[in-house]
Amino acid sequence: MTYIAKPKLHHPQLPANDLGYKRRDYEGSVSTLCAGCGHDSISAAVIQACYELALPPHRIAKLSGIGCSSKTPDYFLSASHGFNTVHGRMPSALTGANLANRDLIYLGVSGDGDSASIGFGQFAHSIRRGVNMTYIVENNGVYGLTKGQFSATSDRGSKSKKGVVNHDSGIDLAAMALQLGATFVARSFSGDKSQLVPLIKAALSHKGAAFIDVLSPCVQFNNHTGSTKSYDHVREHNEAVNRLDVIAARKPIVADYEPGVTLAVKQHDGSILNLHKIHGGYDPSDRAQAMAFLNQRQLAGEIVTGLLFVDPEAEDLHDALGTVDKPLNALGDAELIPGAAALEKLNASLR
Ligand SMILES: Cc1ncc(C[n+]2csc(CCOP(=O)(O)OP(=O)(O)O)c2C)c(N)n1
Ligand code: SF4
Ligand SMILES: [Mg+2]
Repeated sequence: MTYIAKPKLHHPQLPANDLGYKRRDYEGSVSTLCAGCGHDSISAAVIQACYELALPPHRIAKLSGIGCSSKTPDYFLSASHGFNTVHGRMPSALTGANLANRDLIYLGVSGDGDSASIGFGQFAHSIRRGVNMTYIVENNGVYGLTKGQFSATSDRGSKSKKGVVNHDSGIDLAAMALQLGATFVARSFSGDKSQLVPLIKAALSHKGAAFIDVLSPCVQFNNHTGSTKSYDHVREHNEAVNRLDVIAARKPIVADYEPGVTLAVKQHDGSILNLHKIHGGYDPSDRAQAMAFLNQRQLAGEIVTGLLFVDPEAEDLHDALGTVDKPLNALGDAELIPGAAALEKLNASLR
């Protein structure tokens, strides 16, 4: 983490969003990551998305694990709640926080090591439980912080900086999220801001487990020839399934869209995703097709980016558990301590 704070002074003529906040109000400390690290571009996209959605910073809770990627919440949303957990444990800390206070907007930030290795089980269970969150993996195919060991998302046959060949199969986290029941699944590239910002906005507007796998080249350990997560490789093999923008219900936008088939997806909170499909027939509401398409393009050596799947009517963990609308941490003694008579009645029903 860094101790270098950004100057508080704002230019008075900087544009403000609907809440009167400027983009600077969504920033964090000065990044200490390597110059050119893809993770910094993702931080900039998070800042832009939250600014454009006019989210109140104090209503966001950002959680992460350990890694260069997991350091990034220090570099955005300094006015939000934050919790840097143990390596791979972000999902369970986020699940607990979400259960205690459903009124916050939860943003989980993780790395491929954090989520696909030590935290693989945590990732899986938070997704399958439908925790209402935006879960971003900043995927560089290495353990960046600990000097470039292969991670579980490194592709079989890719080479480390020292020339060692990876013989293990790589895990596709977007495919895993689809299989596990995530109700919003997308993939993007840190260097593609025009795709990434709308995807983050859409994920933040989605009710349920929203997962975004963001390929994010590590300029120190995974940007060499042979790496499938380098800038050059992704730019050459990127196949976008759709172009999209998010129209929040409270802020209608007229956007300049490219010609093509449009699919308007109404989300649970009323916001609309306007999808301009590059491939005729790609339908992001079809989970089975999304899984088949990912596999098919992967075999052809292509990286599919864009919104892969969304269920606009998704329910979340609170719906499944039937919790009260009021955040549990705001309940008083009267609601939390039902008394001896109620306890006796409950015990009797179990006898
Ligand atoms: C319990 C535990 N085991 C191992 C480590 C060492 N460690 C720190 S970060 C890291 C991997 C980070 O990789 P990733 O999540 O991909 O993040 P990146 O640095 O690549 O962004 C490891 C193994 C640790 N901090 N804690
Ligand atoms: S080591 Fe890699 S992942 Fe870590 S800050 Fe540097 S470029 Fe980014
Ligand atoms: Mg990594």
